[in-house]
Amino acid sequence: MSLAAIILLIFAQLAQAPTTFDLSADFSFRDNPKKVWQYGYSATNSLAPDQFRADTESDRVDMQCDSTGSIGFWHPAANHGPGPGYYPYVAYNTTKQSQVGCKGWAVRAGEVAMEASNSGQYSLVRFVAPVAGTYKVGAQFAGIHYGLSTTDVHVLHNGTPLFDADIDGYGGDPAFHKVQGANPTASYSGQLELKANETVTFAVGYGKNKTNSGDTTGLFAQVVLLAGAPGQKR
Ligand SMILES: [Ca+2]
Repeated sequence: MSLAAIILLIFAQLAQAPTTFDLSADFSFRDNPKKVWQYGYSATNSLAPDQFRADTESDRVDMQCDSTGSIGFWHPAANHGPGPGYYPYVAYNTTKQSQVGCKGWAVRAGEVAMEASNSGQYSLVRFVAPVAGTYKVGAQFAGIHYGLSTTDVHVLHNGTPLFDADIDGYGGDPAFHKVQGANPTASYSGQLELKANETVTFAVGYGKNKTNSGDTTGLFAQVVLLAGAPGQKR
């Protein structure tokens, strides 16, 4: 085989290789959206796609919850502690160890921590498909509040539900609190066809008790582009 043929073969294989988008590995407090990820919330207590709003304010030093900068937050509006514009939030542990947030919850290395607002607005993370293709979607939700999280968690393709579950309990790092409750974790794995710019949304609501008190819920999410649609540039 000629060198040119070998190079062509390598390029052909690279073009077929799955592309992984990992919420944790890609996370940013500087950019929203960051690559394929958007951090945000719903304007109302509806998961309709037109209710999505992007967070505009990030905070690496939350004086109320974590003054060390190990956990950062995205908020709807500028805020250093609970009050207008604080909830819903999307937080992230930037370190390689579990960290305690607000003295009431533990977030694992690279884990995203989400909490709805007390009026039922969802905390949302959205994946926006960069190209059309076949994608594998994985999500692992866990109650991570010591007060035992009571939330509803969802994965949606545009406005269509792919997965709905209730979190009731603590399912995070057992070094901080024992795993406890009726449903401390919930996981989704599925495969779907996405057109370019279609969305997969990961949502955390305030649960059946309709309060966000003690509701912090962890999320790990991965989206893998298995194969692009014919004729799609990769
Ligand atoms: Ca709740």
